[in-house]
Amino acid sequence: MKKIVILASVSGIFLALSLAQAAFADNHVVIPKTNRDCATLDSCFVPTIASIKKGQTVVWQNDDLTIHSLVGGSKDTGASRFFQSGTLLPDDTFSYTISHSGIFHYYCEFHPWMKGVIWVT
Ligand SMILES: [Cu+2]
Repeated sequence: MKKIVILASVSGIFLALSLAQAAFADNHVVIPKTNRDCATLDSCFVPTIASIKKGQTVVWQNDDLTIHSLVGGSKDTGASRFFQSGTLLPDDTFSYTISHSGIFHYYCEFHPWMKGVIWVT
């Protein structure tokens, strides 16, 4: 009986940790080491779709070995440039606070196949 109680509390801790990680991951977007396949694999930005609440700040972190530049909008419909990171060197971060709800697309100016979405509720 004791074993069951211990197992239950351990899995409860893991659940709490994963929920905390999910909440953290959403407004923390990583640009991993990329290659052209990331567009096919939907992994140029992790997460590809980050969901946040109005007024929250999204932080992008360039974990890649090359430069990137984030621009609001989409390559297909044109850059709205509602935000613009400028050049992000490896290890650089960029943060942006979105104060209204909506679905905001962005992409990398240097690598337009890299696309992401911020979903603000
Ligand atoms: Cu890029």
